[in-house]
Amino acid sequence: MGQSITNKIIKDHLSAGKMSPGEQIEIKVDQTIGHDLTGIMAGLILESVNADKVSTETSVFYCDHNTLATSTENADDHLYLKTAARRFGVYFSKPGNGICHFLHPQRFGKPGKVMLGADSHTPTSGALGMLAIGSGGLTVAKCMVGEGFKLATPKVFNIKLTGSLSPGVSAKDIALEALRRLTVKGGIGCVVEYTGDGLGGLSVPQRATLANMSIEMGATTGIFPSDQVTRDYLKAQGREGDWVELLPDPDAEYDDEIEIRLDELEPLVAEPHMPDLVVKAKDLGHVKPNAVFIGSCTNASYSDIAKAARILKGRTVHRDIDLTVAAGSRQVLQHLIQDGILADLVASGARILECACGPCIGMGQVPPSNGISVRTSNRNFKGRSGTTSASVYLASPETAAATAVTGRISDPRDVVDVSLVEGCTEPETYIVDDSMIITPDEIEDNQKVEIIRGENIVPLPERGPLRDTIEAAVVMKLGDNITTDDIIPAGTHILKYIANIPKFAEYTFCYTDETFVERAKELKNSVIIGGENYGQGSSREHAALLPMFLGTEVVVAKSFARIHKENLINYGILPIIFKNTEDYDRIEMNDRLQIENTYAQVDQGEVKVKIVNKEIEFLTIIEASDSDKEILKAGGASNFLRNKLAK
Ligand code: MIC
Ligand code: SF4
Repeated sequence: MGQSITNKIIKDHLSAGKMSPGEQIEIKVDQTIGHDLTGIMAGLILESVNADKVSTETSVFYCDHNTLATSTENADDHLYLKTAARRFGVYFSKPGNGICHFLHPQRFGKPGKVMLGADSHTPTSGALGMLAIGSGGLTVAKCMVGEGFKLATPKVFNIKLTGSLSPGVSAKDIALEALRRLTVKGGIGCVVEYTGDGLGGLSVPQRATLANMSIEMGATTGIFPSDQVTRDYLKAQGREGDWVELLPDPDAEYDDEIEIRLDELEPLVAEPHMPDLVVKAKDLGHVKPNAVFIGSCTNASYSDIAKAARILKGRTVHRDIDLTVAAGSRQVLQHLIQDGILADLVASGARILECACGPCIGMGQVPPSNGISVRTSNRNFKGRSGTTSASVYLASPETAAATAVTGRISDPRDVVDVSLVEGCTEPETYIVDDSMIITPDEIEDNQKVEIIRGENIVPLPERGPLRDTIEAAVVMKLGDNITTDDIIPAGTHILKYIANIPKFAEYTFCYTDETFVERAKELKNSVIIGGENYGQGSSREHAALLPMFLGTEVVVAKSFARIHKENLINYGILPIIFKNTEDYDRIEMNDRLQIENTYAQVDQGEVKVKIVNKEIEFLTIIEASDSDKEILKAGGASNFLRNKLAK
């Protein structure tokens, strides 16, 4: 049977296990990334386990999330990350250079490689034909010092793209159509591999939009072949030497497949508060936003912004709209300046932001109370923008620009002659200027490099081993699709405490239930009950670390999102799933749950839970590899890693 690209790369990197869907395997990691949220965590962990120098081919820390620096915390964090990068032999990308998922394919990504990134949108680099998987900072730290990455062998889901996009319809609309059909759960356990004759017409940045949003479908990652389009892109970046061809075999078989006919697509929009609530842009004419944002790791390429600018050229932003634009990287911004596009944007009334995540994660441009914002980003979860009462709609740059002109959500084809945007393609040769990337020096004794810790950098809390008899009360019962943003929200006033756990913990579940922290502290030991797909969305490991800090020992859910389950294990919280999902209904807040002989039950893979006050029992399952079970019993991965490195 012919092989998919996914299976070719996995086979090439397999260090343990047998490749068969669902079977645990371990793969070698070539590259890693982290940033000024998650890279800080990786740095703290590497420090706490006395790591020396990283052993990957390339590891990079990017400063792109916490860049507002309205008080000392962000600057403290950046200084920490920069000095930690030097200490551990990691490239460091300065703030203002751009978003990690933009910069990595531009400057470091290579077809055929495996990359692990401490960010859920790491799959963006899959646009180059690399297997780029998102994870928590702790898992990434492990792989930076030579551990293999453990995962259940994914299924390979083929999204076949046929035909070509009509003018005014963009790669974002393909991603939204895939989400409409597959939902936020449709990709769980799968790598989404894109094939079909439609690929030839999609540039690497367009492919990146699709690879980026694979995570919104719950997929492990998304990947494209490395073909002539990839070669031309790497050549334009001055890196043709990094290109290798990587195509699926002509008779490659996939576990599942859908076809998206590009000619039939129309401009689409995801309605609040989930990226899969997708409708046609033209049906939302009644929605009048206050703000439009064009940017984020999904849609801030040169051609994305050039198309939006073409629509805005000679027009003014509607009086009721506040339009902000952020290029994905400094390279994109340099081209926009060179080609006069920035001037067109400014003339139309757009506000230009720095090259960073910005509004996508509530770092500035927080909407007004009950505000409506149209964004080209990838997530519209409630509260993520920084305003719980706000409504965020996700759209393409073309739809966003048309909306900025008319003041209501608009199909770009109804606003301008969209054939005008056809000429807005990627540059043939990019401006290459890596002066904002600090290359790690060759240092004889890395341990001697001083890591600068400002007041905001507080050592990580640790937890003792898992208890063999757990008795704890239900502190929270939640529904389906709870996001890590629900567990610990984004926003500048919250995320600035990323490296200060006691302060950060005060915000746990703050928008869902403001009494959570107080109750959890009072209970000391607690259990959280979740529905399906618990912990979807961002890789934010604090969604595990903070409940652990507040005493949560177990999460029982109907199912878990992959990255969050990994994080729970890494921080010593037992993630178990209901064997019979009806048992979910038998549990109420404040019930007292008991697990006896936890170690033996975890080893067996089936864990019996007693609801003490109701005198009933139910069965749960733990899906984890043997080594993950050891990590759990040890109380988390840092204990485990420390012991291993000491040897
Ligand atoms: C996000 O989009 O939510 C983030 C901020 O990029 C996160 C990273 C984090 O929360 O630390 C992600 O996607 O993983
Ligand atoms: Fe940054 Fe938003 Fe992308 Fe996360 S999703 S990396 S916050 S731009």
